[in-house]
Amino acid sequence: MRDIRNIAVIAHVDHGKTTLVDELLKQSGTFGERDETEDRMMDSNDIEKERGITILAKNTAIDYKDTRINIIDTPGHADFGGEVERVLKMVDCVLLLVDAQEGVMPQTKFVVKKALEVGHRPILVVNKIDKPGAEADRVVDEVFDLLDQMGATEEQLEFPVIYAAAKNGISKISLEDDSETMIPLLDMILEEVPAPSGSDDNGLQLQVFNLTHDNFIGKIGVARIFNGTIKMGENVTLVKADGEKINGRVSKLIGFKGLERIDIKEAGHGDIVAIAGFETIDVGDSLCDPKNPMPLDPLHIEEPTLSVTFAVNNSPYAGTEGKFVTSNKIQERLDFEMNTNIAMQYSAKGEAAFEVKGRGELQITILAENMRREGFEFSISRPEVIVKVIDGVKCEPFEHLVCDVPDEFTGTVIETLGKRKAVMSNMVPMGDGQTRIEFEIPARGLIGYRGQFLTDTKGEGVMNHSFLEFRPHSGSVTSRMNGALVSTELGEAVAFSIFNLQDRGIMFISPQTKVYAGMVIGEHSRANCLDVNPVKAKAQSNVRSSGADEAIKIITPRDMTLEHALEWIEDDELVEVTPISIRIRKRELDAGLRRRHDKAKKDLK
Ligand SMILES: Nc1nc2c(ncn2[C@@H]2O[C@H](COP(=O)(O)OP(=O)(O)OP(=O)(O)O)[C@@H](O)[C@H]2O)c(=O)[nH]1
Ligand SMILES: [Mg+2]
Repeated sequence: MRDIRNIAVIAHVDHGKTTLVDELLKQSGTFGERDETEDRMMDSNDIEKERGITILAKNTAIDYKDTRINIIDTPGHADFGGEVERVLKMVDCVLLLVDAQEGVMPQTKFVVKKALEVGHRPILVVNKIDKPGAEADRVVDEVFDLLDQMGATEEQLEFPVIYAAAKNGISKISLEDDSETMIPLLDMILEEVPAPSGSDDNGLQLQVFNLTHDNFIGKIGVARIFNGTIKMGENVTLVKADGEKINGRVSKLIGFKGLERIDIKEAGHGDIVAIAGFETIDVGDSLCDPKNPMPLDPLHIEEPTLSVTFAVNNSPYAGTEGKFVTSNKIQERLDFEMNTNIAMQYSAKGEAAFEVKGRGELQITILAENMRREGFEFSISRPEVIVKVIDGVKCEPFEHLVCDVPDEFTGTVIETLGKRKAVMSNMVPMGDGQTRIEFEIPARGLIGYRGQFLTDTKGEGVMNHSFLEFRPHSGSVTSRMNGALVSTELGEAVAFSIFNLQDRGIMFISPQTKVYAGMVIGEHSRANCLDVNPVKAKAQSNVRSSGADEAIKIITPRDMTLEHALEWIEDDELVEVTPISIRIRKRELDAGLRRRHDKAKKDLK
């Protein structure tokens, strides 16, 4: 069998992982003569392309100097950290990318911690050296300090370093080198990445780290072979995480080359392949030699930190916009999701509702966005953090938060975050009038903060966070400061009413938007909620005042995307999601009942 190297590319969001993998694919000639390549080919699903982020870990393979290099591209966004964790055990080394200007960021710390836990010695790729603000040497020092702080061994601290401008397809061992290609990086991979351990002569041991689905062949497990060989048509034993053993036959064996998948007959230890034939196959499962099944340790996946409720839509417009609206359909879809997305979980919650747990708001939003594109209609509740009891103490998830803000806004940011129970851990000037402030904050305090942060920094701030650990519960945090403007009527909003209401706050709707009683149509400028009538037309008068209507100036409404809406709502509100609309509503649509609830709540206090 030929030589193999297995690597994963890890980094903070946007530091250039997918671009780098692209270049490696292009330059290793994996595409032959074809020129029809687009940017970031590995980001293959719609939402990945639209948002320019990687959501799912994906593997590819290139052949270089007679060696097969299997590469797993991972997502950098904190919400998809679970994807990174499980692929780390499947590779023998990681390419740690760090942006030469931004330096070490929260998710850099997260992925480095995970990589060190698995025992990897990373190859540091200082990427984007073409940026005018690049400071490659500073970044190397930062990474060294980070590894040192995290208890890296002497050997791990002697990590190899390479400089790159992935976008331009360049890599170099030393900043002064002239290089126009990725060859220095490819050579470094051959040299520095350990060859896979194990042997073809041992019994089969293979572990699944990813799942895909094919309408014709069913569930497919993507797996690394740690020992032995596997052949098409062979009988093997599937060992589940709980120890259950199922015998079955490999009905399809698939190898990777570039973006293609090819049917193969056989593969040996060290390689990464996809296997069909086992309908119950799951991430973490092993496939073994039936004569002597020796499963690998199950994969540890960190638990979800956030939960929301997906429920059947029961607004007055329910069923008018979506194709799939019933509890059965929603459950089927959630089942399907959890089958391939192991970082998420769900459970039934009474009639017609499901508690969905994930790693963060973005992960949950993306599931909801996919569902609405497929024709689903449902409601979502405000995200809540998952509280865990550890040694008898109520604990909640904490996050590491980094804010880069223009100097003049540091005071405001620190003050607002203080109210949200954030503790500042570091503050450094970045030059250019920017300051980097780091905090440790309960995840609860971050819910709905992004909007506030953008307002506080006039849109110039950048914030990033990633999961730190569970810590004792930190008491109450402040939430939204403003009440809602709530419609009292069913019908179509009228320009005249909106015009009169816009002094009261920020509108979320425009003329002709369909509204209903109990629907939130804007943010009140004060703390209380206000019942308003957006469908009231101007009283007809006999005197025609010509041109009066043109005098009505409607301010552009705030665009409440699914993400904004989820961040914005309070516990007594819901987001109504349909293929056509995103609406915010009160849980209780009846104004009288709402008042009674509020009063009862106040009396309790
Ligand atoms: N200036 C510069 N920009 C780069 C370089 N490499 C990548 N970029 C840009 O950085 C942005 C993010 O690149 P991606 O490859 O999507 O980053 P990623 O790490 O895969 O991002 P996630 O998967 O979302 O974590 C894109 O706009 C790239 O064009 C580089 O070497 N120099
Ligand atoms: Mg990517």
